[in-house]
Amino acid sequence: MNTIKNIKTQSKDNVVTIAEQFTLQGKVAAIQAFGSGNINDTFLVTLDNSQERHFVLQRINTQVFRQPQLIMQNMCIFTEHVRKRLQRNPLNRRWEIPRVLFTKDAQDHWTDADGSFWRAISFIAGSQSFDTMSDRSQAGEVGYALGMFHNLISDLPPEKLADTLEGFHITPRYLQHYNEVLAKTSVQKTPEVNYCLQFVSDRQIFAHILEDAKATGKLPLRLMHGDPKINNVMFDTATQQAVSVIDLDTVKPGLVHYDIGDCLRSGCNPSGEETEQWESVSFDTELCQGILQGYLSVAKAFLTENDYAYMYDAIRLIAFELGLRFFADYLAGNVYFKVKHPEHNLHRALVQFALTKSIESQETTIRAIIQDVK
Ligand code: GN1
Ligand code: MG
Repeated sequence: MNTIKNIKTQSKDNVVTIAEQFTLQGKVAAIQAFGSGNINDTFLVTLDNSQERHFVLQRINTQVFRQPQLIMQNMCIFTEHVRKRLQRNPLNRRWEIPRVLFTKDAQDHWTDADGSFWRAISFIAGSQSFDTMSDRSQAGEVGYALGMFHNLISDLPPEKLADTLEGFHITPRYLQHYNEVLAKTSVQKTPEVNYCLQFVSDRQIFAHILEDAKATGKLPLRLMHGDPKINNVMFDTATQQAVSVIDLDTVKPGLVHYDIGDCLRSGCNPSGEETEQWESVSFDTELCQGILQGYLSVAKAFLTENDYAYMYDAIRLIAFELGLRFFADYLAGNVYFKVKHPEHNLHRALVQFALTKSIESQETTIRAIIQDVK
C-alpha cells in the first residue's frame, strides 16, 4: 500500500507512476509533500527494499524556469566537477553533493502526459534542515557550508554553466518589473501598501549598487548558488555539522555577493521569513558574525579587497530585493511565488522590509564585523 500525504495538486497515482520512472531498485512505499519551496513542487519518495531508502522528486515550475533542461545540464556539469575535486583532495569532514538520478531510460528528467517536467535528486541520508537559526555555532556551520560550496566551484569557469533564470538577482530588473506592474495595477492603498510603496521609492538609486559594481569590473562574475537560504543547508543529524547545500536550480554565473546577502538575510532573521509579526523582525548581528566567520574560514582564498567592500551593501540589498520581489508579486496578483492566502506576499514583503530597516540601522556594527572577521 502506498501512503501519500499532503499531495493536493497531483493525483496520487500520477505521482507514484512518475516516481517509479526514477526507481531503479525497490518499490515506491510512500510519497509525501516535502519542504517549503515557493516555486517547485517537491516530494520525498520512500522506497521499500532498496539500499537507498529515500529520494527527492520535483516538478519544476516551467513558468519560472523556462528551460528546465538547462538546470539538469548545469547540475550534471558542476556536481561532476566537485566530485572529481573531492576525489583528488578529500576533506577531513563529511561533505555531500546531491546526485542527479536517472530514469530507466537513462534520462535526467521525465516529461509526464501533461507536459510537466519532473526530475529526481538523491536525498542526503541522516540529515535535516532548519527554517531559522538556533544559535551561534549553527550560524558558523551555515557560513562554512556556503564557503565550502563557493570554494568547490571557484575553479570552474563561470561560462561553463548556462543561465537558468535570466535576470535572477539583478535588482534593477526587479525594480523595472515592479514599476511596470505598478503602472498597470489599481491597488487598494492600505497603510501597509503605502508603507511598501514609500519604502521602495526611497531606495530606487541604491537598487543599482551591485550591478554597477559588476559593470565597472569591481566585482567579478563567478558561479553562485543563487538561493543559499538557511533551509537549503543540510545538517548531519548526529554531529549537527553542515554536510551539504541543496536546491541547485539557480547555480549559474552571478555574484557571490547575491549568495552572501541571501544567506545572511535568511540566517540572521530569527523570526523567520514567514512570520506574521513583521514589526518585531530584526537582524541579529551575533549570528551575522558567526556566519561570516564560518564563511571566511573556507572562502578567504578567493576574495578580494573589493569583495569585502561590497559585503554590507549585499546584505542590505538582497533583503530589500526579496521584499521588492514579494511586493511586486502581491501587486501582480500572486503569479510567481506560491501563496497560502491573498495577502501572503504582502506580509512576506513587510518582513523583508523590516529586516532591511534593521540592517540599515545597524550599518556601523555590521561594517565593523566585516572588518573584524576579514
Ligand atoms: C524562492 O522556491 P524556493 O523557496 O527555493 C526563490 C528565492 C527566494 C525564496 C524565498 C527561483 O525559493 O529566490 O529567495 O523563494 N526562488 C526563485 O523564500 O525565485
Ligand atoms: Mg530555491
